[in-house]
Amino acid sequence: MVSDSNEKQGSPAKAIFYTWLVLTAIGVVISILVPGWVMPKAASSTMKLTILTMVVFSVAAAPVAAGVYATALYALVKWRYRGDGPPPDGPPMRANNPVTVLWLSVSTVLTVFLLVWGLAALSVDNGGGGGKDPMTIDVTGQQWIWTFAYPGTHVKSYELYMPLGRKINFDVTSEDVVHGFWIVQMGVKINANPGVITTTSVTPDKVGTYIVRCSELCGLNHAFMDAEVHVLSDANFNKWLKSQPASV
Ligand SMILES: [Cu+2]
Repeated sequence: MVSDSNEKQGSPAKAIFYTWLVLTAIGVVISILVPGWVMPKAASSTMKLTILTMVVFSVAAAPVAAGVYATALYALVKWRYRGDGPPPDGPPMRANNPVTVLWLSVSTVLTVFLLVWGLAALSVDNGGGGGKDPMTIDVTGQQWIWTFAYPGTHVKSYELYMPLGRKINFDVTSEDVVHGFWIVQMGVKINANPGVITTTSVTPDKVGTYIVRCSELCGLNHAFMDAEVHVLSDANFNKWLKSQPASV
């Protein structure tokens, strides 16, 4: 009875292939649209590249995920077994040479592609966007505030000010426990560890107000450990720097 109805339903390979095609198309559309909706608006080339990488990797993964879902769906609907004993088994997959060759070559191509894309993206980003005239800002985390110091001046601030288009190198540390320095809209995140300086860089490419959040659970008020970020034109940044008192 079971094999009769299976024959009437047509070949599993064809049905799985068409389901795979539809699910791949849905996956590709979701991969292209969703990161744009859910990710913050990018304020650096690092963040733009991060979002693009999410889109490209999701598109590349869509056919693989669709293959798993299509096979699982077909199995759930057509290969259900309600007999008493163990269900009858088909031939093992490892004996199916075309499937083995296809699986190995597709995974190899995809893995090499991800590696090449990753290396290329790292070299394009050039350690923080490669803005001109680099400057350093010292970042200190402590329960539960951020303090920013601007070397060469005596200025310290609780909000982060950055000039547009310059590469900013952050020297990050902590006074107490481990915190996470994360500029949400710029794709930059690095741990702030007590007794150690960690570094990261970014080139802000849009004037505006953004946010730093702590990305490591650091105690009672961790959720409120954030700071405003202001990206100003070079002239306005210098004006702000000169208007500041010598220290906080
Ligand atoms: Cu925290």
